[in-house]
Amino acid sequence: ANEEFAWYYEGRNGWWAYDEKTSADVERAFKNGQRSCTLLIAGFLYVIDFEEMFQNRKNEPGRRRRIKRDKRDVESKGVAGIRVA
Ligand code: V3L
Repeated sequence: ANEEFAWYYEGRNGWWAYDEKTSADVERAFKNGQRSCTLLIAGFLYVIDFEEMFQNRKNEPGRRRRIKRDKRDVESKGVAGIRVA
């Protein structure tokens, strides 16, 4: 759980980190060489597309958000919607 890299999704004027478990699941799929993965996040299925680097809710209207893989210590708005002070 103490990897060098974490995963982030786009918010307004900044990036949110995925929650720890989701970030680990995304990292595992990425390292597996998958083109995409589908994960349950906050009660909804999301498709995470590694080719175009975005996420969006599966089978539902919603925002197409850019994602990135970056160092753990980069600036972010917080984790999964919880702001950092
Ligand atoms: N992890 C947690 N919540 C998510 C995720 C995710 N990977 N993806 C979407 N949501 P959509 P600002 C975000 C939430 O894309 O002020 C932030 O976490 C999403 O939450 O249409 O714009 C903040 O909580 C949104 O509430 O599926 O930067 C909030 O937006 C909801 O799912 C505001 O952030 C629908 O997003």
